[in-house]
Amino acid sequence: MKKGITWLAACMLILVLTACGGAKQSAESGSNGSDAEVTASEELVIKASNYEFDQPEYHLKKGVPVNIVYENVNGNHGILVPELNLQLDTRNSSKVITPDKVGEFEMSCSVFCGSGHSSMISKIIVEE
Ligand SMILES: [Cu+2]
Repeated sequence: MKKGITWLAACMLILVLTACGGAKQSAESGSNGSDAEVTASEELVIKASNYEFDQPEYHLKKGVPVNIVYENVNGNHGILVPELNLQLDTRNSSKVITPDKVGEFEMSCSVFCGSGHSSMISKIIVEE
């Protein structure tokens, strides 16, 4: 238990120090997000394992609120999509977002999880 927490803390420190591949991040863990009040009828589940996401791309609709749910299959991962202001992991595993622009946005792993970390790349595609 204690070892697990130390490992997690080390991971987070590494993540902050390296900024995970130069991605802009606005990690505000612990702060009271005020944008959690939107309700979504759509849901998208994104699963991560060692060392890949369950799909090469995920499709969303512009202007449609969707509850993004992160599921950790094995290992310790997370998702980070800076352009959609989306960052989820095992401790903060769902968020409602409403994509307001069409495009392809790169999704990476938000936790420095080991040798396969840099290959954990997928795409979120927002369509009209
Ligand atoms: Cu990972």
